[in-house]
Amino acid sequence: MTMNVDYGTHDALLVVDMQNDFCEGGALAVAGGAALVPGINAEIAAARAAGALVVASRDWHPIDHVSFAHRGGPWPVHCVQDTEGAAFHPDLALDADTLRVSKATAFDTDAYSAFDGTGLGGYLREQGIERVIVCGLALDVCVKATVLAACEEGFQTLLLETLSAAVDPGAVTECHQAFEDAGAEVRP
Ligand code: VGL
Ligand code: ZN
Repeated sequence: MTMNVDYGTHDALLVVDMQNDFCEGGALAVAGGAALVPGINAEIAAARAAGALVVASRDWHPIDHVSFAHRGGPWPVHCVQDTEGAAFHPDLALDADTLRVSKATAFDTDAYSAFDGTGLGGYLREQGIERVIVCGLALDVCVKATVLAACEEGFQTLLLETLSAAVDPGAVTECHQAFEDAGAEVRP
């Protein structure tokens, strides 16, 4: 089953941070993370079949990243470059044509949005992309920041909320307000 998005060649499906550390058993596990994989794979297949671009972002921190607790940051050590925890979920159906975007790679800055410091916005515009369809983890952190940034970058933005999950489910109401204020469409 797919979300019935009418994908076309001016669309990019942006799969946010579907990495082992954000799934059950990972260092910063999001409840329900791994269960999203089959649905996201169906979207990837539908997007690909319609000639849409598929992009997968990943949180990709150096050892001793500023966001880690032992450096005074808010998070446990997670998504350290080249570790198993930072790898994409093994069942995620990425292929050779999927664009991989690594973010938050500098020691001294964190980046939640897939557009932050990656050049992704300019690249998508160059490719003629007009709409960005977002899913993945975590709804209240990197998905939220990515949706808001996509709106700010001038893309029509659609969030597939059933293909996302929050670190803090208590933060979801506030996320909805932010999405609405930014002009993003949320498909429940
Ligand atoms: C994320 C916490 C810390 C995310 C990344 O991808 O949502 N959350 N770093
Ligand atoms: Zn991180």
